Amino acid sequence: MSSNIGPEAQAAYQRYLDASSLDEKIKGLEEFLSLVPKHKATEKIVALNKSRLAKLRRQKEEHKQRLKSTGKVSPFSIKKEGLQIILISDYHTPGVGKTSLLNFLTGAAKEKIGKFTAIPVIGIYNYHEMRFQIVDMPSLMEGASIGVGNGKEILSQLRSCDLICLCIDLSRNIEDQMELMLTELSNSDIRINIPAPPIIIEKTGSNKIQVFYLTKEAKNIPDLVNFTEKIKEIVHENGVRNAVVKIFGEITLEQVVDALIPAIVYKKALILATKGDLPHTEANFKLLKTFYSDKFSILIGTSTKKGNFPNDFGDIILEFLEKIKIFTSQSGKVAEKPLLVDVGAKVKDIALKIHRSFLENFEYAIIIRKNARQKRKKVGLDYKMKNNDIIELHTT
Ligand SMILES: Nc1nc2c(ncn2[C@@H]2O[C@H](COP(=O)(O)OP(=O)(O)O)[C@@H](O)[C@H]2O)c(=O)[nH]1
Ligand SMILES: [Mg+2]
Repeated sequence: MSSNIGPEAQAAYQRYLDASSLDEKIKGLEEFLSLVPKHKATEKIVALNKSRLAKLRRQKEEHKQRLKSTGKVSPFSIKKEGLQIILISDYHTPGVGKTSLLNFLTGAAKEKIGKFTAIPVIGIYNYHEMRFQIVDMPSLMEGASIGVGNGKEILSQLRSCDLICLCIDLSRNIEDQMELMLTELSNSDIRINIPAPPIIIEKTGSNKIQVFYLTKEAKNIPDLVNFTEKIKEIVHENGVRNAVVKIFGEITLEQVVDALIPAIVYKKALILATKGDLPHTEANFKLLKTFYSDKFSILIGTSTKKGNFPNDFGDIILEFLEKIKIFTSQSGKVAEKPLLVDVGAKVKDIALKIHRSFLENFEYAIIIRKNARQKRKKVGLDYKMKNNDIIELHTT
């Protein structure tokens, strides 16, 4: 190992090599990674060992899951209904105000305000003709990502939700609350407010690892030859021998490592700051903005006690999640509730969302668009939808 590493880190690495159990191996690598100096000369070794560590942690998790898979339905697993929004906070007495928010938005769980809730509580937030499922999760304790206070169950639910709301009590230290949640999320392979890395790794039968840079931005990566070699080593190190690696944009080695970990999910999150009616909370709200608005483009100050809350919250959510509303129409009757689809969705996406058979037997669609020059338009599968469009699907 290179002399850039330092004796303590080398010793930790040796412990990792010598370890006979999974736990010891993980511990050795964790220590190594915390001790190794992070700079250009160690970049590759850090990335490689992070990917090793991730792999070991995965093995451990799989092992644990196998041990406890008894077939019971956990009270933490929630059936998703439409867009799912999960409220989380750190653990503290008195609470941050999650249940108060749930109650304010949905009317549910009034009796649970001010009480410790050990399992999730659910409500429906009606906004115009839409329904959002709001889930009030038990608070996260330090170490949640390794299972403290049902942390695993709580955090694993976040993996399938549409939006995470970090609830922050403005009458307490901001940084403590934020750092606890961000650490536990990160340790659970949940990445917040960053797009998935612009990379696809396809396994092939070619018996080699090939790397292609497919956009101008991707080709801009400095020292491409060297970077390519490092990518190949990281991919190889993960047990992949035959692959085509396609890169679509600027990317770091860390992101390459992330792309090899299927457990990683990318989630959008916003901050709901609570108790804005209490004294001195204005200064904390300012601090929150100063430190976290880079990562969180949406930061909302609230007070359920005073009824302060944005009354267009539903639209804020849709815009942030880049969703639009589409109304289906059948025999001249327009559905009351819209479908929520991604910005840029085409007629074929709508057809598929309703039922496969609409796509398979598709003949044409009629789009009814208010304020358009042509109010009713006959279109094909590749036609791009706009917010509030009405669509009539015609099949053969
Ligand atoms: N002053 C003030 N207190 C609040 C507000 N929201 C919640 N609380 C109080 O904070 C405590 C905890 O609220 P709760 O909703 O149960 O928090 P949870 O533990 O995060 O679910 C309760 O005593 C609430 O009355 C608020 O906007 N302003
Ligand atoms: Mg509560």
